[in-house]
Amino acid sequence: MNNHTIEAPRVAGTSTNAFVVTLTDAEKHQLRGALEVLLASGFDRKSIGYVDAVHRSAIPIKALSERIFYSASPYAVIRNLPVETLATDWKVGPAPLTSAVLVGLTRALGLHHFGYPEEKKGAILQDVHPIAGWENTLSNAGRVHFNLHVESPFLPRAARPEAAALMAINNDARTATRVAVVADINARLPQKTLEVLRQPLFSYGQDDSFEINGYALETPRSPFLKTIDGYEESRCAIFTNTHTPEAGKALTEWLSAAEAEAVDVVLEPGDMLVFNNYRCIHGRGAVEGKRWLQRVYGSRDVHLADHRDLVSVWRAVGEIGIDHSF
Ligand SMILES: O=C(O)CCC(=O)C(=O)O
Ligand SMILES: [Fe+2]
Repeated sequence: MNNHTIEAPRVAGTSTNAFVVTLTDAEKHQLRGALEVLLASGFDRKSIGYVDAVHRSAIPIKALSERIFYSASPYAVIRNLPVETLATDWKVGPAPLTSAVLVGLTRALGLHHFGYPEEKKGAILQDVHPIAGWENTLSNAGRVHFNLHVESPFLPRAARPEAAALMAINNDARTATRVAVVADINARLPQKTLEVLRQPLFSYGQDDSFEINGYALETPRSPFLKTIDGYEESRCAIFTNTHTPEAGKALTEWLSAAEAEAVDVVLEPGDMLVFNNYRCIHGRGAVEGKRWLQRVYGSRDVHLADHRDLVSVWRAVGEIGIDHSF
């Protein structure tokens, strides 16, 4: 059964070695069948059945989890997963098959899902598509080019997702999702620049996707880069403030290296991108046409989440006993 292909990477940057797994049609049908039996009684995000179905499928979970948590290229693309077949006049709505694949695969990796009450109304399985009125926002509901970033960088690390997964249901627009590994970006830059980026000369504002009653959050001053558990991490935000001219210069250099390093992945229906959100940055090209992805976040440690699996922005910033310096 495990005769999936690991393709040669389609790489724009130099050093990143992308991990691409493509299921055969037979493997896809096998997983679809198993999930459809479970979905006959309706979608339940907490059902362990989807996780079991993924474990019994051809998806190489162990290799994927090694990749996401313990490798130098902590992201992966899984292609040809079962996905809804849309009508020509489709609208965004429930997509239980996609949701079951997303939930099953990410939980099999050891991730516990969570959301934020202040983002997308607390949705944990999130629809990512252009929304009327949001076209020009720098958010995943926009249509304009969406710069490279990490998820929720304005929150302390303990409240940021360790990983995120995006699965395409439709991408008629053929918009690329972009991803780059922080360590690979750093490798393009002189030590002097990196040293500046490791100083607490930066602060971060909240993302456009968060609704916090008109308040504006700004973090304490914090480094832009940090080495944690031997891996390079970044707090790269859409709204990164720099507090000295040299910090501004170093950030500009880093962002330009990031643009050069980023790999473009056009997710086709049934394709999923999973990435380590501490160690990768991601973004998206402009969206010209129809497009619909589902997204889920997760961490292996979600001690800040409440009984609804939500991490409140206010709890995260008010929490004593976690590190607020990165
Ligand atoms: O739409 C995409 O491809 C990615 C957008 C994004 O940054 C996200 O949903 O987190
Ligand atoms: Fe994002």
